[in-house]
Amino acid sequence: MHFEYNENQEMIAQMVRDFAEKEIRPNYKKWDAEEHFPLDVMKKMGELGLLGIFIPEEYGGAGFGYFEYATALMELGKVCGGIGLSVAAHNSLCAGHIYYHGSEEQKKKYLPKLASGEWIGAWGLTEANTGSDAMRMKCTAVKEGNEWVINGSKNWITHGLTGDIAVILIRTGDLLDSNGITAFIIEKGTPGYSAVKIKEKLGVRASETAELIFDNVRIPEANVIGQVGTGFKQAMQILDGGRISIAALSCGIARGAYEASLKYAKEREQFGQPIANFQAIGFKLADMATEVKAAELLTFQAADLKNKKQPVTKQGAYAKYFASEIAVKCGNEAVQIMGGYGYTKEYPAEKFLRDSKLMTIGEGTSEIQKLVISREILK
Ligand code: COS
Repeated sequence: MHFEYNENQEMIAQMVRDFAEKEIRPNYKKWDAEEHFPLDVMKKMGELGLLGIFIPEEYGGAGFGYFEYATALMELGKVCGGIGLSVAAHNSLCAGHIYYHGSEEQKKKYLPKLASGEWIGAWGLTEANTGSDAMRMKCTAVKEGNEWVINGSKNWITHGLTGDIAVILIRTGDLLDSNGITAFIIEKGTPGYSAVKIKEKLGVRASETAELIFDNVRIPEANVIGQVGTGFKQAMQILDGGRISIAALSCGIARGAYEASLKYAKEREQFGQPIANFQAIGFKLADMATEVKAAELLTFQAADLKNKKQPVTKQGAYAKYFASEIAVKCGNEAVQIMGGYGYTKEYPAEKFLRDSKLMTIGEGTSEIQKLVISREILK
């Protein structure tokens, strides 16, 4: 076990910090206000290797592991949760699904484009009426000759509109059959495939979210990922890893809120002295510092298991559950410490709070994490 950053993590942390200060911090308020997804910034992150962090170099990726991936997301979360969410969804859901479950041909065809940022990736499991209960999905694919014909819709899909490809999970068998769902790759521009942007989100507003619509969309057999009927289990494994990325992003948001609070508490004077001198504030800062550290340790423990190719279902859920709840708590405390200023957009606290809330919902709610953990410990 080691608790210090390795050399690669130091390098990634510094690189992402520099990039975020130059490209993200000056603009994040505007993107947040306008719900603008900055595609040009995504492309630049592709050039830096941030869109294929754990994809091996032979497929055009940076060839790092989950320590480096988590570190990058932590740094992004400190500045903008929306941009962090886009990087997480692109890497661990779309590119990750093709890397872990795709054929050699699919990996060679899609991963270099995704890793370089030439193409942006989306991933679709959720539907309007099937979120936590993913198994009950209604969207269907029916085989006709050498093609699959897809009908239905997917909801809450990151990069649904801008994404050049999406990995989608579709019913190919009976309702509630865990072997009745298949993963497909669908390319933008396929006839019958369209998307509608979802607006007016509470937070992560720089990350694009959309509804995908499939109206008799025809997909070649070559775009099936793995065996027909194995999609649900593939998706569960992808979410196991994806939850580490949401945990990492949550740690970043929580640390960002903590650091902003610390700075404010040292500068803001009341009753003739900095408010950091009062125990009421000092104890809040102590709780935040302790809990952020604990969340980071849980996240790196899950990342370590992922690097070792060991099961991460339980540790990923531990990390995601704890870190996301801590992010909300730290966002909330940051607003409280900053008082009236924290309640305005002039200070970053309210955005940390708004961005953090999605962390307890996306890639499985906190309640789903508790369900996963309880099932694992009761096995
Ligand atoms: N890895 C591999 N396989 C898994 C798995 C995992 N982590 N979790 C479940 N499976 C397998 C089970 O072993 C089972 O296989 P068999 O039918 O062969 O026995 C199958 O998948 C079905 O599992 P289960 O019966 O547990 O399915 P449920 O419908 O009860 O659902 C939960 C389980 C609730 C955990 C799942 O639906 C889930 O994670 N929901 C949340 C989805 C989510 O996070 N959505 C947000 C996406 S936003 S990007």
